[in-house]
Order: sequence, then structure tokens, then C-alpha cells
Amino acid sequence: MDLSADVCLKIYTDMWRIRLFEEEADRQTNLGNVVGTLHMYCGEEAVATGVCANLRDDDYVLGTHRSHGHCLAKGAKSDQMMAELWGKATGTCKGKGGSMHVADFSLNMLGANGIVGAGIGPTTGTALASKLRGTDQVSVCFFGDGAAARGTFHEAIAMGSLWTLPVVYVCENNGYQQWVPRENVAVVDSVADMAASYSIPGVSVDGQDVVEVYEAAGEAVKRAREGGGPTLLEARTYRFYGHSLGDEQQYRTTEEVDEWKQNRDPIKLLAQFMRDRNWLSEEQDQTIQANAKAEISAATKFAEESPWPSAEEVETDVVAPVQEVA
Ligand SMILES: Cc1ncc(C[n+]2csc(CCOP(=O)(O)OP(=O)(O)O)c2C)c(N)n1
Ligand SMILES: [Mg+2]
Repeated sequence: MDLSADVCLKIYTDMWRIRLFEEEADRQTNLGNVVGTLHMYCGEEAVATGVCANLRDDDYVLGTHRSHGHCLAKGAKSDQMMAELWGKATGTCKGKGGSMHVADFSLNMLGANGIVGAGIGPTTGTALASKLRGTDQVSVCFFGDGAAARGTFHEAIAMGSLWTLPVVYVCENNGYQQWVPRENVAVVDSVADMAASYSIPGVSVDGQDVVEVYEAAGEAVKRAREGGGPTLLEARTYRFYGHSLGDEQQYRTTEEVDEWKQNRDPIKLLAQFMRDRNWLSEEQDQTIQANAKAEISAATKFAEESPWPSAEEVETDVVAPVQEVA
């Protein structure tokens, strides 16, 4: 599952799109334009991009409260997402979801989710649906290390294993669960080690290294698609910002954060990997960053100029009868 120059360029571009989208969303929140809090994904971009680069358009993805990166990597449009954060009618969910509930069913991106661990069950469900329908779609669920302590994790993975479902459970182990370091609350250091309890492969990778993430995810997606069942993939990663806005981060030192930003930034690491292979010229790098910047500026303008939802919309799409998803 080697990473070609083209795949690398696509991933590198998406990482910049995610980074700049979030920095702009953070700025717009400070300006009072984004409603509600944000959970920033900056620092973890290699996980969403490395995994999603292995997916087909019709594969399913479910996310977390920290899902801007998962949505963008699955193909969500940055202008609709920015409008969603602003609560505008043109948003991905017509402004009713906000940052923690971005979903785009047209992309089989079935949603971010404000409830910790709540995506693991539905992903097992979409995987079961694919198996029963005889399609070879793969379902992927992203969740944090904190979610691995929830009952939904245990129940859903046990089912996924028992029924040999086409699913990849991706744990983004960023070492913290809100303000609590993992070592204070977890008896098992590696989430991947928990896979043994369910008789599925557990793989742990450096989540800052997109090459490792891409290759391990590629194996897991292939295994799922070919009927081999689930994999639990743990990506060791780090969030550069606080848990959510207004977090004073007294549980970690600025030295620790600076060390990760300086030496473990997934964007810098991928840029170096590509330069070492002559896959990224200085000019290409500048063009990629300039394009991402222009895209995000246009997204903000789109959000700003978009209309608010009308009052009649308040009850539509909020409660829906059970629907088929494609
Ligand atoms: C069921 C549930 N319990 C508690 C919360 C409050 N909460 C929101 S995020 C979070 C921490 C989640 O940690 P982790 O799963 O490691 O994800 P991370 O924030 O590190 O990405 C908590 C406790 C919640 N949203 N849902
Ligand atoms: Mg965490």
C-alpha cells in the first residue's frame, strides 16, 4: 500500500485545507460569528486524511465532536461547512447542526457527534447493512481515547467482530480526555491492545506520520472490503489547541505543546517526506497553501453573505421518520 506522489499531494492539500479552515473558524468564533464552541482538530490532520485517502465515495464515515477534519477529508465542501458553523441556511445541515453535527449524507459522511462514543454503534450498523445488502462498502468510525472507555465501544466492536463486519474502528488517541490525561484514568495504555478482547487485529501507529496512518488504514480497509472483518486502528496523536474554546489547559505544559508543534506537526512531517523524494517543490508548496487560503476566504465570504434560515424552517429536518441511506 505505497503512498504515491499524487496521493501525497492530495493528502498534503487536504491537511492545509483542514488547518486553515479551523484557524479561520476559530477566528470567526472570536469575532462572534460562529455560534457555540469549537473542538479544534489541528495537530491531528494526518489521521482523517490518511484514513479517508483509502476510502471510496460510497464508503461510510462517522465522526466525533472534533470532526471538521473528518468531514473535509471525506469530501464535504468548506463553504457549506463554514456556513453551517455560522448557522446559515446554506450550511451542510441548513445551519441546524453546527460544528458538532456536520453531516453530509450525499457523501455518506453520516455525521459528527456531540456524544462521546456515539458513532461506534451506528458505524457497526452501516457495516451490517452493507453486508446484508451484499455491497462491498466499508464503514469507518473515528473516536477518541476517552470513547474507548464507554460501553458502546465494547458492545459495538464485539458485534462487529462476531458478525465479521466490514468496518474499521479508528481511535484517535491524543492522550487526553477533555482535561484529563489518559494515564490518570486508563488501565490499558494502548487502545490497540484492547482489540485482543474482541478477536480482531489491533494496530497502533504514529498518528503524526500520515505515511504510517495511510498504510495501516489501507490494510484495514482492504481487509474489511474483502470480507475479513473489523480492525481496531489506534493513531497516537496530539491536539494543538485546548479541548474546546476557553480551555486554560492547566493539565499540560506549554513546553509539551510547543514540542509537538515544533517537531511533531503532521503537515511539516509530510512536507519533509515529500521534499526528500522531490515530490514537493517550493513553488508547489506555496501554490497549495495559497489555494487553500483562497478557498477558506471564499468559504467565509459565502457564510457571511448567506441568508439566515427562515422561521418556517425551525421544525423541518429536526425529527425525521427512519430513512434509507444510499
Ligand atoms: C457521553 C458523553 N460523556 C461526556 C461528554 C463530555 N465530553 C465531551 S468531549 C469529552 C472528552 C472526550 O475525550 P476523547 O474521546 O479522548 O476525545 P478528544 O476530545 O480527546 O478528541 C467529554 C468527556 C459527552 N459529550 N458525552
Ligand atoms: Mg482524547
